Amino acid sequence: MTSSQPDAAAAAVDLPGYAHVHSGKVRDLYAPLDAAGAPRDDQLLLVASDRLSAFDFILETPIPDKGAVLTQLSLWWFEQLHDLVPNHVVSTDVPAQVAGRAVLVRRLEMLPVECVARAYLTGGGLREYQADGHVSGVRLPDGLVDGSRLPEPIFTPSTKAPVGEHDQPMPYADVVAAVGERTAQRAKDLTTRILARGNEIAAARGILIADTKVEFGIDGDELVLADEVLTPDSSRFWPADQWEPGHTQPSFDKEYVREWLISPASGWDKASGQAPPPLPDEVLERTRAKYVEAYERLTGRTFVAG
Ligand code: PZK
Repeated sequence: MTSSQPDAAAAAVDLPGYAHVHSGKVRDLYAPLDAAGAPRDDQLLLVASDRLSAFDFILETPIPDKGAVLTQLSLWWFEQLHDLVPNHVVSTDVPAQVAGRAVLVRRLEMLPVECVARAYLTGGGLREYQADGHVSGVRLPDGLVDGSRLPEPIFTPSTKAPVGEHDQPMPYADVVAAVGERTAQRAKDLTTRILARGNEIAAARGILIADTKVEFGIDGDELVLADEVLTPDSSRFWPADQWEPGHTQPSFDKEYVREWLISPASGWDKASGQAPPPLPDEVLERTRAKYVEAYERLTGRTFVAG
């Protein structure tokens, strides 16, 4: 964890009737309190903040409505995926302070695995491929470059690293060892199908989903889709009309932020280890507009700010 980062827990709000449980980079978890004031063990409140991460920093400038846009997008995807996989959503009836950006969910026994699927080659998957032609044990065709579409989505699980550290690729055999053969196979099958379904839907709306990370939990006998799903925070969204394999693709949501941060205008040196400066209003507004655009293009709905 970089010392200049705000303490994630400090960013969580005080919600009467809920106990703060945990904070990630951009989201916070609470447990509803029962009549006796004790945390319930069967539900959680998942709250998406407006925080944005870029170059592994949480920027000090929040993006207005980002948390609500991503929460509404996840809820929409859960509906689109309903026939493939059950999900953890219980209710969107949440405290007014977090209305629109929080969801009450079933508390599950989470799998100790980040379930990642890749439909296009980039990032860590590209680096593995360049080393020996395999990604997560899967042999890929020769001649693929940054941004190439894969013949079909592949499952490339990773370990869950503590906040501030990077997830590491996890061999499929380790997934089997951790959760058993049957659950590992089901998680792999569901993760790749979620990305395939996501891309079928998104392609028609001019967005490519290069890869995605999903989380599953177990409730009794059932594997349940948890967390957020197919959002720009959990996935790489690319504008389809600019897709051109052979170089790094522009990010649908963070392009303006990244471009400004690395431009002389920001006065920031990525290599310095210093926290990035606050975003100018124009960059902030354009970035907010990209999140809203992704939501509106994918869902066909108009985003209405709370
Ligand atoms: C759960 N996270 C990740 C998300 C954070 C951390 N339905 C569930 N049941 C039990 N646990 C979780 C979930 C979900 N979703 C998710 N950690 C635990 C996470 C948001 C903020 F700080």
